[in-house]
Amino acid sequence: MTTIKIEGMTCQHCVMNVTKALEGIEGTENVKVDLDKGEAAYDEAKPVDMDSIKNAIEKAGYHMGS
Ligand SMILES: [Cu+2]
Repeated sequence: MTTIKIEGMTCQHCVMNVTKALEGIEGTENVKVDLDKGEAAYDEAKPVDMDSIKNAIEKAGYHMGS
């Protein structure tokens, strides 16, 4: 499981947006987004490029933290 920080989420709608963005990337599995922690976690069914993750998050209107 990979965990990343996500900035800018304020409600369950944001959680849905981020979840969909991550699920839309080829190779991600079991995507879970935690609003309180500002984190998202996922498994990799096959290797996922971190740039793809970052792009998808930003396209959805959020930022990936470090
Ligand atoms: Cu929201």
